[in-house]
Amino acid sequence: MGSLTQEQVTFFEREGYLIVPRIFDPQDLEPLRREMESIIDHEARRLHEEGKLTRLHEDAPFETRLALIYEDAPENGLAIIQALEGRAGGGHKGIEMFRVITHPRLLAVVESLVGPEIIGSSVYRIRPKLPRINRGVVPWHQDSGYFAEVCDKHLILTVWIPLVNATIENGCMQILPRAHRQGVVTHHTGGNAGFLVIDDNDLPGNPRQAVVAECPLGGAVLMTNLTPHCSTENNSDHIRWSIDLRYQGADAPNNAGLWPAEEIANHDSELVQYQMACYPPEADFVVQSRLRPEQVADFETFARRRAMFDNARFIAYPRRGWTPIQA
Ligand SMILES: O=C(O)CCC(=O)C(=O)O
Repeated sequence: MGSLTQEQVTFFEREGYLIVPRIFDPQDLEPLRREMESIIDHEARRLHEEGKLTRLHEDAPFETRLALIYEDAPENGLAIIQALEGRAGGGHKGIEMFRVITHPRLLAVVESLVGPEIIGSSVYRIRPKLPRINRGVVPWHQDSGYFAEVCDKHLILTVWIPLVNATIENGCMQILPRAHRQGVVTHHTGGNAGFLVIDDNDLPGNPRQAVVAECPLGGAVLMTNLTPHCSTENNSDHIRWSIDLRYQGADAPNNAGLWPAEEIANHDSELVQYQMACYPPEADFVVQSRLRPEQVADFETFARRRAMFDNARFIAYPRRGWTPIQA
């Protein structure tokens, strides 16, 4: 089952990560790049019409246009980034995003690690990391630092997919190998750009031995939810575009069957179900099932679920109680 070799699976289980240099033909990712380009263009023209943006930079390629707009006026760049990232970071729910999330070659890789019944985790993110701008620098963390404790013992697989070649120069991922078997370590709030952060003293390994996870366009970096990782500044002349997708087996807690009432807090039984998911504020969805193929989400279902969770007035889910980082 699945497309990884036994050797690759063993490496992933031992090291807590795996770089697969070729999953997609780079051409497979072109429609998603174009979909994002059209959002940038649409937002730039809107800001232009509102008199906020003077230069559209319409001839600049995907790799630089947003950075040029940001250089002219950071507030315009940030407005466009917000349109791409959405409320929580995974706001973009276009058809090409869905096609990448459910791409058969990608799902075959995922199946090798989580099994054939696959849930698309509610948490997926779009990251335009602009050159020399601190907001894209992500401090050391484990993804489980963000998730509900009920999911600590389950594999939630991160599939980090660059939309340009990811290099040390443009701020690729850095990973602490063999450090994913010690549970969730202490995180703190208030890391760079509002991210969670693990203090260097609490890191389960030596950051000087971090793996620099360079990855070509068409490849992906796979990690567990307990693998400590970070990413550094982009010192190149172009944007380090990437998406990070997450998947879990259907036996891991999820909200894929839950259609929230407008205000879920009013319904106790729904609230309990809602809080059982690994990251309750966003919608999980079934991406592959041999046992219940009728439950696999098509694009309309995916987009409707994402929008419904975006608009539901949820009460806060139980956070992990991390304290602020000491200055
Ligand atoms: O893309 C990055 O720079 C960081 C991504 C990350 O931390 C993640 O996927 O969990």
